[in-house]
Amino acid sequence: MPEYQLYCFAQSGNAYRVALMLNLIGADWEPIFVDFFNGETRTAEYRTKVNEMGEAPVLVHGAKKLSQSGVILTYLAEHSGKFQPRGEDQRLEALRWIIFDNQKIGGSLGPYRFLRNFAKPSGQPIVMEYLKGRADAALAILDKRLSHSAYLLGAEPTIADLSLTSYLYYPADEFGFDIAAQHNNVAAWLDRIRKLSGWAHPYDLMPGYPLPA
Ligand SMILES: N[C@@H](CCC(=O)N[C@@H](CS)C(=O)NCC(=O)O)C(=O)O
Repeated sequence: MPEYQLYCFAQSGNAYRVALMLNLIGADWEPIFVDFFNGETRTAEYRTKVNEMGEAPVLVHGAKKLSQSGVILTYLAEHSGKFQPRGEDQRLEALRWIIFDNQKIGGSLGPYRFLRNFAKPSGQPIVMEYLKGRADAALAILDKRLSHSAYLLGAEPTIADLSLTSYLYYPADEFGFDIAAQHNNVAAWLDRIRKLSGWAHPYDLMPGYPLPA
């Protein structure tokens, strides 16, 4: 059996952060498909056996079972020594960006894309406008930050960068706007990460794409 198991599904930017990290560090891992769109994370069984929070991703490493992508990325960085922030200042800075991402970038783009593509009925215009406004404002902050350095914390990529990729490689037509085209520094940074050995697109890395018609 592979060393790591990751509960995930292809459309999940939250899970992509972790799947990408596992691939980039060359970990021996396998995905366990979460049937999110048929309600698996809402079942009592999932909440009892996999994650009481009712979310993916969940990483299993031997006896350890971890959720929250930021926690998982931290764990993998500490265990592999890769993509690890160095020293207290960098560690706190990485955490600051991971929380910003979870709340403001993934936290807006994720529901926006879900309500636009997958929810039935799809999102009400006022909700979509609100989420897009939040995402645009947060992406502008990310773009400004990336005008100073190649990666968020400087010249080297860390888990903060991997966290921020969450929804940013999914196709522009799923959002109805092109994030990379609107944010030059984000586009260049995404290209740099795409060139790292082991990079793969979320739809190639995790199971469940395309969704059955
Ligand atoms: N902050 C969490 C977010 C995880 C999350 O919301 N995952 C989605 C799938 S993309 C989920 O399972 N949602 C279920 C729900 O909100 O009920 C993380 O980064 O791991």
